[in-house]
Amino acid sequence: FKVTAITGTTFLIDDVRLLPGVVSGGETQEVFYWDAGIPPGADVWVWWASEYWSHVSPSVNDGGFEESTPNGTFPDAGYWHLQTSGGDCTGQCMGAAARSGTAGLRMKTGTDGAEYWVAAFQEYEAYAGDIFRAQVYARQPSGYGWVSGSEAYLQLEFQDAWHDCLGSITSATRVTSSGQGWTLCEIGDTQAPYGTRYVRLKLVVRKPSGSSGQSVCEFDDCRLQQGNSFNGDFTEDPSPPEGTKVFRSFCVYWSGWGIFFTNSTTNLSAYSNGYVKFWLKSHGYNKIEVQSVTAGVTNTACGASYGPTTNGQGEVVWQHKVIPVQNFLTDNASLDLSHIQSPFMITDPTYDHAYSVDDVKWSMSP
Ligand SMILES: [Ca+2]
Ligand SMILES: [Ca+2]
Repeated sequence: FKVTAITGTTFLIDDVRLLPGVVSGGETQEVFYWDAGIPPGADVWVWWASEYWSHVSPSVNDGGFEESTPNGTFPDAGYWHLQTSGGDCTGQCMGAAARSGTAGLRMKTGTDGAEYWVAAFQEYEAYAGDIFRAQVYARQPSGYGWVSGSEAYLQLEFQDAWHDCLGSITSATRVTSSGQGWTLCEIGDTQAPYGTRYVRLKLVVRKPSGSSGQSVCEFDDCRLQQGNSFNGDFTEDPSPPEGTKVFRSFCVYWSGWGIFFTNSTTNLSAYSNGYVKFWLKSHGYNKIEVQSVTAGVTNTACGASYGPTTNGQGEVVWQHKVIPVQNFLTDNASLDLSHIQSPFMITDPTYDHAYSVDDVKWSMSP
């Protein structure tokens, strides 16, 4: 696309498009996913298991505090870290703080007015678009200090690569009064913002700044879970194969997505001796399918399956994948290339991790 003007000319341009079916660089091709999006009349559909991956649970990574020694010191199993306003703020793993099992966490602010908050936290890798949820039980143990106006709650904080906070969310339900019994503090599905590299799970006790006296709260049965997520505009891949955006998915048990023509089909019969080409970066296992719909009859065909895209050093890297269209016809001879509803479907059937795709096209060149 090129515009040339001469001096004194006024002109306006709008809505310039490169349509599918073009010959680009000598290559006859139709592009179905790239930075410019997907073809008009198509949409991305997704499918996934209704499951969550537990980074932390009562039995995983010391979410129940049973992996640490219940001796009145900070949890020593290595998962929890202490963050405080200083001084005498503490966290103690102990049997008396257990809601279930044999241990829980007792957190205390200092008595000095400046020592007004204390937090125990765990931290995990996270990226823009990842979906997390969390919960913990908290109570105020009768007979122990509680400054009026204090709160105990659960917090999720998203941080960038330098551990600067990008945003946080706290549980709506919290401990706010002396003697309050075990209270479920929850944060529902929350999406990590642009720039995220870490998600931090925090158990917080806070009294009004400057007020003297100690506030004590106990926590147990903590969970941090990650769900299936899809981000078709992920702009933070360090080496995108085409442009700046890639399609990133986080898979729990199984998930997939595809490009579907929503009210029609497209005719790709000219590519019967061509190729389906795309870039893949995957920690897990993926199969590639296409689908035709002819007079209400759906035919799905698998063209290839792949393992993790690792290089010789075991690193997960981008790999260019090329599948002969004939592979799909070998898998299912009833596939009708003249009525393709989905020219690309990718499913991770077995594993839990991220996979990314870019630059999906059908082409006459391998
Ligand atoms: Ca416990
Ligand atoms: Ca791209």
